[in-house]
Amino acid sequence: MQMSRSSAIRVVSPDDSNTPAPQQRRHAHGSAEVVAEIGAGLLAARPHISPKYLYDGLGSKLFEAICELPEYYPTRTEAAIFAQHGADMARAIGAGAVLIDLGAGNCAKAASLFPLLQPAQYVPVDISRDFLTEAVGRLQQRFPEIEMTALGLDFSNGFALPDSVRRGRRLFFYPGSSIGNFSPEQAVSFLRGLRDNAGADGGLLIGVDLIKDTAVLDAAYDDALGVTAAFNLNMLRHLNRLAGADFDVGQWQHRAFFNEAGSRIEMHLEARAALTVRWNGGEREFARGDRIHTEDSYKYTRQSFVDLLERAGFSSAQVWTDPSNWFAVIHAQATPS
Ligand code: AVJ
Repeated sequence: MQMSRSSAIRVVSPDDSNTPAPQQRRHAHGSAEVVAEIGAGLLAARPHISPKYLYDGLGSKLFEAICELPEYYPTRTEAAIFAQHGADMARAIGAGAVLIDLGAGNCAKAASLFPLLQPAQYVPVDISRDFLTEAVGRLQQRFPEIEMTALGLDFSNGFALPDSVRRGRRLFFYPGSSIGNFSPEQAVSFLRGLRDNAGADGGLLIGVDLIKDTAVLDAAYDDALGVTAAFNLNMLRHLNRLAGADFDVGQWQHRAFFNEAGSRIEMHLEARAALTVRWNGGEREFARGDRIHTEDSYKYTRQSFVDLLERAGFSSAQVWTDPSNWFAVIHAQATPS
């Protein structure tokens, strides 16, 4: 029974289906392109590494732990907004949509909305295919009436949906303020790509973190237990495996602060002493206090994000927030062209 149901779930990968999923790949070396990307970032005038490298196996677990910290308000604030206003959102969206869940992970956020949204098809998208397949298998048993099509792909650089995704009214679901990792310009082009995939009657339901007191923001990214510090520093071990680098975690420290002019949290790793880092094909000296930029997390006002949505081709935005106005969930419709 269980077998026949899970085998009915389609798992689609854009490239070679023999490509190992990230879980199996975790301890292997990165491809030549990955090593080149990491090397170029380390050699740049302002050294930087993409935040995607925060998420190896341990990094994903540390992020889950961050979401439980008292200082990290986004996860629980967003959940409270869904609990409070979910019925309202469902009325705005309407039943029977094709729900495309970007960065679905364990699919829990979307699943909690199924009873209200009643989608016709559920399409979780995540870079980790194995993780998705497992989660969707369990979910299909709880919601046999919803067609489920898991997509194992990295959508951060844009994507085309395969034919297995129905042509019906498409709703992109992008919770958790993940959009904050893009600069506003990148966010506009990413969202415009969604709009083009959504079709004329498509829509977007997105979670956005709002500008607030700097002390609240700083604490959320530099918590008292040091979990976020561990999350940031763990990237160095991931880079050691991916690029054959020789980072000594003890020689680096976590830095996170709100850049008010840029309206973003910045995370960096700062050298505690003068040191040299070597990796496959390169090396660089760092002076004490030199930094590697590892993440941006952009914060918006309600209005600035609604403006950004307009530029990306979405209109009729409806905004739901918590009583403190710390976080927003926004539904918008594809602007007819
Ligand atoms: C997963 C990008 C939404 O920006 O708040 C949390 C990542 N980094 N703590 C965020 C993160 C440090 C998180 N996002």
